[in-house]
Amino acid sequence: MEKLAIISDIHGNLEALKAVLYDIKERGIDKVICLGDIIAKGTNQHQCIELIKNNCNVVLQGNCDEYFTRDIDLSNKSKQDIKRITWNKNKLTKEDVEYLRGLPYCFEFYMSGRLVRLFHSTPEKIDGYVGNIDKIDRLYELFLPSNNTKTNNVADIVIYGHIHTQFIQKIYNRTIINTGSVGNSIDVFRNDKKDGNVRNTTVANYLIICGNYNSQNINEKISYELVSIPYDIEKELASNIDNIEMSSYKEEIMNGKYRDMERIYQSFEIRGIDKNDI
Ligand SMILES: [Mn+2]
Repeated sequence: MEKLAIISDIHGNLEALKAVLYDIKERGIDKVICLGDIIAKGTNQHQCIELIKNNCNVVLQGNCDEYFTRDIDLSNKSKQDIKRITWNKNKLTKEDVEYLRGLPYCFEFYMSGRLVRLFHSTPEKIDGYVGNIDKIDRLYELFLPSNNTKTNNVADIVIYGHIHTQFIQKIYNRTIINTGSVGNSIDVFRNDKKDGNVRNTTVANYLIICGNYNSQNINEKISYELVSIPYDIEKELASNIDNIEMSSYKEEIMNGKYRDMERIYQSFEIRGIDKNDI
């Protein structure tokens, strides 16, 4: 039996990453896989890249890793966007940029007879969005192959990140797992009258999957564990004095509230969810 840790969406949060890597070491885990978005948002992006390089066996590319290492045309951007893009780009060394640009899209392996496919967001698009609120046909598309996948098989288990909220869901004898986010955990379903303790959200999240690695025998056991690790949020914030989006960053890592709820509400609308029902 092998134990694999799958981590994602660090977003420059060094304290959260250190806490997760410490926990992984303590549990004697065999292999660590990162699903991308190492950078953007937090100030300690370079340090996070170094830690990921030194501690992960496989690293995939996230949409932020792709976007902020691109040559972005700033001529049609707002002042605020230009400031944000420039700040994030300036956090990276030349070597960091090369490293992030070269990261692969997808990774696959068999575990206890199941084809496990990993990517940052969806098989089709690096910044696609499929969440636990989506309809079953959209969820099913996560299992399908694309030009970006390693093989043309339909996956048995899909593991992805990007939405920053952990969940496990079974459909059609297949399993979808979202690892959650190491450095930027959020919950977009919020209501002052219904909300529980925010510390259920503002933790560093990751996934452990345990089974026989590279085995094609389905008659073997497999298990999934969603892990939540508390970390020093105050220390992380104190290191971010230069952060040009400090108030949004603080709201996310202290209160688990996403910075751009208007965008989320639009996606609720597309999915037929009335925001007033939440
Ligand atoms: Mn992402």
